[in-house]
Amino acid sequence: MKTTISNVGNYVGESVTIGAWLANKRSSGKIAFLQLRDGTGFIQGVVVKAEVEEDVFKIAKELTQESSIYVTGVVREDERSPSGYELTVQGLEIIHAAKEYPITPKEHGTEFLMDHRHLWLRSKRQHAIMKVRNEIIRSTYEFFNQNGFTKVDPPILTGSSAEGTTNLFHTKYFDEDAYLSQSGQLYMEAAAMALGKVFSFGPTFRAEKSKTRRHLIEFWMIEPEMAFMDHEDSLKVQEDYVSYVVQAVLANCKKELAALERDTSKLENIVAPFPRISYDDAIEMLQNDGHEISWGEDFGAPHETAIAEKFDKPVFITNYPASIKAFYMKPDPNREDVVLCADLIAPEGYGEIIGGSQRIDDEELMKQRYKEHNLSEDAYQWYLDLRKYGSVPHSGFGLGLERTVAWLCGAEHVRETIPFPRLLNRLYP
Ligand code: NSS
Repeated sequence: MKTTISNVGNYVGESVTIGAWLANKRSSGKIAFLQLRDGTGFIQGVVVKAEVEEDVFKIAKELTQESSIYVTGVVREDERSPSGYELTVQGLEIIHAAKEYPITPKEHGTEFLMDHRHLWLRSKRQHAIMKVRNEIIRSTYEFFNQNGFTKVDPPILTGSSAEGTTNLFHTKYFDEDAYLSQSGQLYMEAAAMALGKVFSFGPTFRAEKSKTRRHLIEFWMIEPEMAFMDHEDSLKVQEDYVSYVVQAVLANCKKELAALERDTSKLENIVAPFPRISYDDAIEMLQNDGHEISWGEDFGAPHETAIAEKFDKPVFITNYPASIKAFYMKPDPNREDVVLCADLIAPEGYGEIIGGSQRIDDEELMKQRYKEHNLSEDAYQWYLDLRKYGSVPHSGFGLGLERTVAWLCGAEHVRETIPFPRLLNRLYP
């Protein structure tokens, strides 16, 4: 019976054949232990010399790391094994004998691993991270579909910027200037006026010269946008959404979280509601703790970590100064110097995972912002139209996928959370 490692549990005591790669191997004169992987999981195959044909044991002894093979064997339950099963090997057929594999079971430096990212992805740790990433994406679609949102796809090639012009990727669009999307938000606002509640999921690009463990040049963002919803309504959606994703990962990625040695007790209580503090209070809190920061400055990673440490759930920091936030954010009606916005800071030092706000819905105020931010009325004419024809209160947010993967996996650096990271000095592989 041909099957996969993930399905061996259905064949205990039976003989199965699996297409696999040899991840690692230990052998003596009498027995060989093959660590096998097939993409669906990992399992140990045991080859006992006295119990197999001579050539089978010879193949097992000579098999090189990452060779591809068809393995035939009897499935046994094995409590000690992380997969719960073991294979007593009867037959081995080589598909392709791998040349000397560069990533050996010994320790390698990060740069070396990054240079071999196309191969590094095969490791147990990277496999687990990609599975968690997939579960976040899957549960995201599930959450928004269950809650009446429609998935809408904003363009990647754009003429106007959403998040300021300092980190735009410029390209030519035939004779015109174009930019790679920094955020689908402006288009999602148009979509919300057509479909009510919408969400997007796609790549976004920021030519950020910052080399930190939280910044990628190309990252994926989930951007919901909701008509007739104020900032408070949006915060509720955000905490429900993040709780849903965390609980889905806990329920459906047990093996992966174990492989990553993630302390899941820290994730179990991530359930809405989340605490909220105002920007004003956050500044005061930091100053009281001896940080050098004054009102009007943006938070750096150490500030975010210091604030997050005070809470055991993600924390919303609300109502930032208008001067350090994007042009489209709606001012607080009670206080013109701050805007109706929030960043959601993940616990355990993983930093900001969401940025969101209520959007300006008044045409005149938007025109004024265009002037203040030097935005051309031509390029943003269509965006102004949304304030001319049936403007409504509306809010939305963007969740950075890779930072969320890093948090849930307990990964130090976002470079491990995307299959092929684009970093300041890295375009290959
Ligand atoms: O710039 S954001 O704070 N907000 C926006 O782009 C809004 N237009 C979203 C919206 O309201 N629709 O980015 C949102 C999130 C942020 O919290 C991070 O989690 C993530 O996107 N982000 C990044 N992740 C990785 N690398 C980089 N460079 C990065 N920049 C933002």
